[in-house]
Amino acid sequence: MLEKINFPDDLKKLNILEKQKLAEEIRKYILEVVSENGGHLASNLGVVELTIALHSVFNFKTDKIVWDVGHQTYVHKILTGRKEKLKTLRKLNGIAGFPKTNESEYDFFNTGHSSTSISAALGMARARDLKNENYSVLAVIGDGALTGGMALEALNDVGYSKTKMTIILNDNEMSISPNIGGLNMLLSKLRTKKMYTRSNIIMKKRISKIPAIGKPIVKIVQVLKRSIKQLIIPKMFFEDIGFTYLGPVDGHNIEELQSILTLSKQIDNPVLIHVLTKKGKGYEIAEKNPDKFHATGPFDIETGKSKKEKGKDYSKVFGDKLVELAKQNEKIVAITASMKDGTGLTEFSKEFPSRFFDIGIAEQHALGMAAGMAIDGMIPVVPIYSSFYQRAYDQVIHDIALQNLHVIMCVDRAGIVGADGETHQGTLDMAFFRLIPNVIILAPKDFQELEEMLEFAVNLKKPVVIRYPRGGEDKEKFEKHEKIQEGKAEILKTGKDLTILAIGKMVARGMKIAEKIKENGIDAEVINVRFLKPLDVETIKQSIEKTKKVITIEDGTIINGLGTAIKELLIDNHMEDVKIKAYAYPDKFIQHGSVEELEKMYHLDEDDIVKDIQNHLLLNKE
Ligand SMILES: Cc1ncc(C[n+]2csc(CCOP(=O)(O)OP(=O)(O)O)c2C)c(N)n1
Repeated sequence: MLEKINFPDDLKKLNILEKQKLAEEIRKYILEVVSENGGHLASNLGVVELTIALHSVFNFKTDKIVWDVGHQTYVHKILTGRKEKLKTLRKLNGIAGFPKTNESEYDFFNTGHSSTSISAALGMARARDLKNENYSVLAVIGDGALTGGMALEALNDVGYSKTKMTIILNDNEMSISPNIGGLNMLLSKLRTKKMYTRSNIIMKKRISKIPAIGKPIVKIVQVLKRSIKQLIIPKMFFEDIGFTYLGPVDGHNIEELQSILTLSKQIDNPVLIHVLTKKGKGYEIAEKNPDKFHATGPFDIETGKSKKEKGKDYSKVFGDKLVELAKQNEKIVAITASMKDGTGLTEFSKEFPSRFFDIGIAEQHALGMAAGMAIDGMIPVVPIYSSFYQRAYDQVIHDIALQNLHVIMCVDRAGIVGADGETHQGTLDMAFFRLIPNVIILAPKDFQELEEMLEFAVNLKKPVVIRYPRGGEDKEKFEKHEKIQEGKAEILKTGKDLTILAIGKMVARGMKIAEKIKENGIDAEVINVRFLKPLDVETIKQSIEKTKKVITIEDGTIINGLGTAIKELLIDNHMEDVKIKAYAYPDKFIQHGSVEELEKMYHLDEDDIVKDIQNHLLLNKE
C-alpha cells in the first residue's frame, strides 16, 4: 500500500481494509526511521489511523489543520509528499521533526511548543470568515497539551465566539508521563461514555443523509442530544462552554473516525471531537513504556534498547544533587511542567512525593506558583528547558524578580539542543534573563560546578538562574574549582597576550583553544565567567587591561549575552583601545542538525575559533 501512496488523493482511492493495511505499513516505516534517526515515536504510532482518516475526509489543499506541538506529524508528512524524505528526519538539511510552513504547502503553521494550536486555528477561522471564504479549520491537540494555559484561553474564546472550527482532542491519557489535573479527571469520566455516543453518531450520520431535511434534523438532534447527555454525563464541560462535543471515538478505528469527522463538517458551530488513542500503538515495547518512547534516540527495534549508551548528563547531576540538598533542607520543593524525567526529577519525586509538583504543561503557572511558595518560606526549584522558559517570561519578571523572591530557576537544555531544531534551541535565555533586574545568572563549566552552584543558590535568598546544556560534560577535566562567590569569576589560566572569557560549556572550549594557540606563541588568559550577572567587572577589567585583546565564547545568541556584556564593560570603562571578538550564535533561529554540525556551521568549534584568532584578532600582534 505505502508504495502507492504519495499524496492524500492516492489515499482517498483506498477502501477501509486497504487503509488498515496502509496504517500497519506506515507504523513499520516510522519505526524503521525513528529507530535510526531518533525522534518522537510513541505519539506518532498513536495517530496513524487518525491522520489517515483526517486526510481521507478533508481536503488540505483548501482546508487547514494545525498540529499541537507538532511532534506527531510524521504520518502527516508521509501522506503529504514527504514519504522518501522521512529518511532524512531531523538530520541537518533533512526534514524537520515538527511542521514547517517552508517545508510543505500542507503544513499551515509551525509548532514545537505546546498548547498553541487552538489559538492559531481560531485565528485562521476568523480570517476565513472575514474574507467570506469557506473551508474547514482544525486543530489537533493532545490531552497533555490541553493542560497549557494558552489552550485553555483559546477554548474559552472559541466556544463563546461560535466560530465554525473543529478541535480534535487526541486523548491517550499521557502527556510525556501520565497526564495530570482536573481536566484529566473530566476526560476520564467522558472516556467511559463510549457506547452511548457511538450509536448517537451513527444515527446522526444516517439522518443527515436524508435529502433536504437531513441537516435541520441534525440541528434538532443536537439540541436533544445536549439535554439527553446532561442526564447521562454529569457535567458536560465542553458543551457548557459552547462546543458541540462528539465522541469519544476509538482513535484506531478508521471507519468510525471517518464517520465522526464527516459529521463534524456539517456542524456550523465549534466542534470538539474526543478521540481515544494509545500511545505507542502497534509496537508493544513502546505501548508498555510510552514515556521512554515519547522521544527517543536511535534504538534496536527487537529489544527497544538504546543504540548509544546514555552517559551521565547535566539533568541527572542536577536531580541527584537536589535530592541530597533536599535531605538537608526541608524547605526545598521541586516543580515540573510535565517534564519529570527530562529534567532529572524522577528520584526527587520518589524521595519527596509531598514536595514534588507536576503541574502539567503550564510553565507560566509553574513560575507563578513558585513565587507563591517562595513568599511563604519554601525554596522552589524549577527546572524547565530553556526554550520553554520563554513561556514564563512575565512570571519571572512580575511575580519573582520584582519581589526579589528566592526561586531557583534551572534552565536545562540551554544552548543548542540539536535535532529538535529551531523551536527547541536554547539560545535566547541568557539574552532575555539578562534584562531582568534582581536576577542572578550562572552557568557551570562542568558537573561539579553545577552541584556547587545549586548549593550556592539554595543559600542565596535571591532569584537565581542556573543554565546548563543538554547531555554530558566535556571530556576536558578541570582541576580547579574555586568556591562559588556571588559575582566572582574564576581565573583558570593566566596569560599576557589575549583574554579568553567563556561561560558554561564553552569554558572547556576556551581552555582547549588556549592550549592550541600556545603552540603558536600566544599566551592566553582563560577566565570562567561563571556569573553572566552580576558580572565580575574587576577581574575581567584587570585581565583585559593587561592583554588588550579579548574574545568571548558562549552558546547563545550574539544579542545581549556575554559578548554584549563585555562590549558594554569596555565602553563604560573607556577601554576603546581593546580589540574584541565575540563568538556566539548569530541573530537567527537555528535549524535542526547535530550539535557538532551546527557548531561547525556557525564557526563555534575549536578549530574555527583558533583559525579566526590567528587570522584576524592577533594579526597586528606587536
Ligand atoms: C511549552 C512546552 N512545554 C513542554 C513541552 C515538551 N513536550 C512536548 S510533547 C509533550 C507532551 C504532550 O502531550 P500530549 O499533548 O498529550 O501529546 P502526546 O504526545 O501524548 O500525543 C511535552 C510536555 C513543549 N513541547 N512545549
